[in-house]
Amino acid sequence: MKHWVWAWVVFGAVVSCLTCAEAAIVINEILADPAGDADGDGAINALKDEFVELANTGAAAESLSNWTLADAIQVRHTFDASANIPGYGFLTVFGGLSLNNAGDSVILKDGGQNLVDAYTFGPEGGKDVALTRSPDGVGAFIAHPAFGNVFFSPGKTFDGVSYLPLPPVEEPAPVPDPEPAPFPEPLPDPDDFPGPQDLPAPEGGPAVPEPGTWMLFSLGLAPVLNRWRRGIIA
Ligand SMILES: [Ca+2]
Ligand SMILES: [Ca+2]
Ligand SMILES: [Ca+2]
Repeated sequence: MKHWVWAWVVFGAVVSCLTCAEAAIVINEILADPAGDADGDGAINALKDEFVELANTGAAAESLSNWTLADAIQVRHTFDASANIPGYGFLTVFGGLSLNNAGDSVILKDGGQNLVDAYTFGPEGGKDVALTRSPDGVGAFIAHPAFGNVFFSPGKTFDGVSYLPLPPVEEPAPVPDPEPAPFPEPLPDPDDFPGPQDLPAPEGGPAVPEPGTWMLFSLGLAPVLNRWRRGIIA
């Protein structure tokens, strides 16, 4: 492979890695048409209760220093140096976003003005409910489900949890059982060995005595037979 091809491969891998590193932050919820007190200041305001909620889908905290949020027209918010999202956490920007209820775009860029995430909505953004990813952090945008009597959830999942669900812990690969040690070959049965009684008599030689004869000698009858032969025993 030519050197310039390798150079493009390495360049592409570096760019891809950089993109992956910044893809942990996503636009998670948009409220363009507030019908409730989303920022909790005690009043419902069409501008101040608008919000964009960001979520960190990664485990590491992320600094948003100099990151920007824009609508379809211009940058509406620049994050200061202290802006930070903990791992699996949220950060919400209220007010000053000028989101059109009939349709608009939300564009998130990092401090180097690289695109991180963007979402464009239509008339569904003007129905008094927020638009939220489902599942939070990773899913497509849907109309925010009712949670209690509200249809928005700044700083929480749409069902009221302050952090994104943690990813499942990967089970370690099962360790295969070691091969069982082979059993030793069974010893042959002693009965299978030929005994003296099983051996054929050699050709022309004396016959092998029967086992009973050997037993008589072992019981001490041989001396008795000798005494009888010598006339000691009539
Ligand atoms: Ca609006
Ligand atoms: Ca409010
Ligand atoms: Ca939310």
